[in-house]
Parts: sequence; structure tokens; C-alpha cells
Amino acid sequence: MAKVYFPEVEKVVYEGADSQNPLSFKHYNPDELVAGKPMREHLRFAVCYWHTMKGAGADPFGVGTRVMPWCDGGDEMTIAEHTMRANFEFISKLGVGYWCFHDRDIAPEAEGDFVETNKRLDRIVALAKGLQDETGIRLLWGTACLFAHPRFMSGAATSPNLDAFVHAAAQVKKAIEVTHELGGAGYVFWGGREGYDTLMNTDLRRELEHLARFLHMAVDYKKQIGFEGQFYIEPKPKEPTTHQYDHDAEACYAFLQHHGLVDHLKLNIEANHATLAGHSFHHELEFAASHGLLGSIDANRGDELLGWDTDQFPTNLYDTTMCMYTLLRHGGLTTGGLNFDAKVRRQSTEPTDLFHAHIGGMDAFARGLKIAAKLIDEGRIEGLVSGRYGTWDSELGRKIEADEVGLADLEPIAHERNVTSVASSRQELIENLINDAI
Ligand code: XLS
Ligand code: NI
Ligand code: NI
Repeated sequence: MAKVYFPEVEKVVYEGADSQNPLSFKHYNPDELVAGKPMREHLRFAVCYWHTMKGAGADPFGVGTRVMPWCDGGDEMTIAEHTMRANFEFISKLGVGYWCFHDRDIAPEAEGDFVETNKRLDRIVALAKGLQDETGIRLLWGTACLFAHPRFMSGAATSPNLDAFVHAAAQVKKAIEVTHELGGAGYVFWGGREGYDTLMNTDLRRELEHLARFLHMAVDYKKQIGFEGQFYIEPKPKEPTTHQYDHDAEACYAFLQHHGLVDHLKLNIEANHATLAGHSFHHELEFAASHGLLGSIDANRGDELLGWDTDQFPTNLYDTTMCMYTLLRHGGLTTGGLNFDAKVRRQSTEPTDLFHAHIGGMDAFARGLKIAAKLIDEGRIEGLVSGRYGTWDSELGRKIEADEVGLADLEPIAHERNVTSVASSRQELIENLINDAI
């Protein structure tokens, strides 16, 4: 008999809003059609391996607190195997379709032996592949951990040390290969330590050039091995470094354009990285989506009272509504998904808390989806927005947008019209319509 890691939980199913069962979905009903598509296809949820299976609850002031039965006993590789089995049991019971991982989450590095490290990774990848086949769970994206080991303390692709760059390159090569092997729909680059703590020891321009070279090599290698998954960059403004180069969606866009990479990478937008950048989650999504850059989403939230990446589970209906409103209006997710890059709080210690956390996040997005679909269906907000831009739908507006007139053509028109006021923007009305739909 295979070991069971979550004996206290059966399969989580949809029971509807009136259910009193905490281990059921109240709103997420995977087969229910919303805006012409089943909820599961709109939402494409993924479970992240690093927090869910590996995060023990340590913080800068204390050790881990969580009960993790898959870590009981045996050597590192035995534990790695148990952890992978527990991962697939958890995801199956939750009824999620995808997972995400870093190379070093799933298989520990063999210190001092890169070849052996890769062998360990292959062993766990073979196990994961079998479990994927058994359960039908698929890989949303893979990535390489280029930030935990001391060799990357000054960065990986942007390290001042050439050997750190070379090591990172080989690690990414292998991570793309195993992602390909597992049929990953994508591959993420989060610039873990790609940034600086002080400019006084940093050649900023050279580091950015190196980062671009690194990504170009990855793009070339992807083509070489025929990996067709989507590449993503995950913006984050700070933490661990004072300044991370992939600051926000707009900074990433400028970087990608400047270095000829814009056709090869989309963005993986994380809710709390947006707020750390001083933006809303909605802003980052809207910028990315309206520039054809939105690839995938790391679904979490921060704490308004803490200025760091707390990676809490998303529970704020207003945020999930804005997210789904942007997604629905821009055609939704294709290769990407909603990856719960989120961890239970340090005082939530039992395996069951993982279920409560994910159920809450999934229900919050299911409600956000339904509310957003309702707002779009009613069309009142869209009506207000198109009315607000109504003056542009004129012959003159068309000519300006089509680059057919210049300042000298506009001057006599301005003199004649001499505008003194513009129409109300109706913000409060719009806010009321949103709250009414919620
Ligand atoms: C850290 C990032 C990380 C990426 C994957 O803040 O969110 O978890 O998603 O490397
Ligand atoms: Ni993330
Ligand atoms: Ni993060």
C-alpha cells in the first residue's frame, strides 16, 4: 500500500454556497460555464511546490513550525521522493490541474558535484513524470533556483563573477530540458538576485547586458531542443536586493524591447510584487495584457501593514474581480495559469491548513470570475467608459489617431472650440456598480 500523506482529507468537491463543509468549494465549480467556458479553463489553477511542499514556516526569527509527514525519516533523496508523492496526492485531492517547481525544490543539490546533482534531478523528474501520467496533472511551468546557494549571492546572470554566470547557464539549460521532458506549458525566469544592493559596487549597464545575453542563450537553446513552452519573466521591484532589474511590467517591457527579446518572453505577474512596486495587481495585469505581454499569474497577496513579500493566499474579492475583469476583456489565459505562489502562515501548522488555504484562493478567484463576467455582461461600465472617450469617435479624433494631422492643423480648431470643461468621469458610480455586482 502506498503511503497516504493526507489521510484526513477526501477529494474536495463543489458543494455550493450553502455548504457548511469547510473542505468543499462554495463557488469553484470546475465544469460550470462562465462566459462560454468552464471555470477550470478560465482559471487554470496551479499548486507551487516550494511553498506548499517545502516551506516549513521558518522566518528570520524562528525555525519551521509545520507538520510535514512527507519529511519523516530517510535520506535526502528518500524525502525528495516522498515529497513528490505527497505533492501529487495533495493536488489530486484538491482537483487542481497544474503544478510548478524550481529544480532545487524537487531534488536537493549534491554539494560539490554538478553531474551527480543532475542525476538526482533526473531521478525525481522520472518519478514526477509517472505521477503526472497517473493523475493527469500537468506542469504549468518549471524554473531554476538561481538565488538560494551562496554562489549566487551577488546574482546569477548579473553576477560580477563569470563562474557564477556559467554555473547559472548550465543550470538553466538543464531546467529547461526537464521542463520540456515533463511537458511544461511554460518556463519562468524570476531574477532572484538579479539587481543590486549598492550602485557604488555595481556596473549597472554591464549587468543588464549580461542578463540580456543570458536570456538570448536560453531562447536559442529552447529552439535547439524544440521546447515550445512559453518563456516568462516575473517582475519584482525589490527583495532580496534593494533594486531588482525586473522592477515592474513596464521596466520589463522596456528591457525586452531594448534587447530584442520582446517576441520571446511574456510576463508572469505576481500580485504582491505589483504592490511592492507601488502599483495595484490590476495595474500590472492591465499594462501587461494591453501590450500583449500577459502570460501567467502568481496568485497571492501582501499585507498592507508589512512591506515585504508575505505571499499570503489571495482572499480579497475586489482584487480577484479586477484580475478576472482584465483577463476576460483581453481574451484570458492561454499557456499560463493562476499559480498559488503563496504560503500558509507560520501559525497554520497542520496539513489540513494547506487545503483551507487553497480552497479559499480558488473560491475567491471563482467569485472574481463570476462577478467580472456579470459586469461585462451588464455592459454598464463598458458603456460609461466608451462614453468617456466618445469625443474621440469623431472625424477629427480618427485623424489624430491615424497620424494625419499636426499641431498647426489643430490650432484653428482649438481657437474655434475653445473648450472650457469636460464631462464627469463617474468614478463613484462605477465603484457602486462593482460593489453591487459583488
Ligand atoms: C519570489 C518569486 C518566486 C518565483 C519563482 O518572490 O515569487 O517564488 O515565482 O522563482
Ligand atoms: Ni512568484
Ligand atoms: Ni514572490
